[in-house]
Amino acid sequence: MSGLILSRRGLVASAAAGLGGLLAGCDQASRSPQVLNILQSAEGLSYRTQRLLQSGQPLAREFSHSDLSPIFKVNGTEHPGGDAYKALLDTQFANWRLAVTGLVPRPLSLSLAQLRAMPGRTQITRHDCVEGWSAIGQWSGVPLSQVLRLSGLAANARFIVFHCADELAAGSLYYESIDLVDAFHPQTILAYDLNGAPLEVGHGAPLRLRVERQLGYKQAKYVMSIEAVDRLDNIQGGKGGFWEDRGYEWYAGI
Ligand SMILES: Nc1nc2c(c(=O)[nH]1)N[C@H]1C(S)=C(S)[C@@H](COP(=O)(O)O)O[C@H]1N2
Ligand SMILES: [Mo]
Repeated sequence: MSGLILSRRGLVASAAAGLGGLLAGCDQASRSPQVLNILQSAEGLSYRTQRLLQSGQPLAREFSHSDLSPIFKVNGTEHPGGDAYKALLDTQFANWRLAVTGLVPRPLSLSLAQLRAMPGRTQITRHDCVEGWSAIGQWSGVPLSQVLRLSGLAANARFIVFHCADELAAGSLYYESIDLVDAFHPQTILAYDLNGAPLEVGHGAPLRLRVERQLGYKQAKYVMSIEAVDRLDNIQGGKGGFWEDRGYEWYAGI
């Protein structure tokens, strides 16, 4: 995995180049003391986080096109309610932004076009729901690690929380969380396509998490913001996720 170290600056540079206004004029900007500082501080990732990047976690099994399920069931929320989501959907998410907040040195607000311009990853994997069904689908998206390299992470960040647009129970927005090992796992992506087409509303449009070594309820749909935190006990029910607050395991390993 040493290639990761060698290519880290290149990855950040190419990601930033696709981000237009965020780090405009890459060549010139890269000579400014501020940007040099960011690059030289390894994009704000701590030693601990950089070691995680290289920790060689096992991959979930990947499948081939002939294994794709003819139908990928929709489960949980099928269509978020409320005017805010409807307004975003009406303009095909042109005004949607992914907020990256919390314990990050550089908070971000990323459009779908900016996310699609970043280096992406496509994987064919099996989704397993605790309710006893599974489906194989092809997911394309941006590795969460790419986004976190851009935002950086404070040294005390321990978890990434995904805040969703849908209220699955009255007053409770769906949310999920993972630790940094899963956040930097190469198959952990913020997916915008399923089977080569933009996510349909049922599957979490415009963006959903794929964290392939865990069960279905960890695969947060309708992700609106991601937040780096040092603890989970002060968020909603305190157990790190909508279903976790209702008794499910936080680490839902398959
Ligand atoms: N925001 C949100 N994410 C969610 C859910 C949900 O209801 N809301 N359901 C979860 C469960 S239990 C499963 S099995 C999968 C279903 O994803 P799918 O509808 O794309 O099959 O999404 C997960 N992520
Ligand atoms: Mo599920």
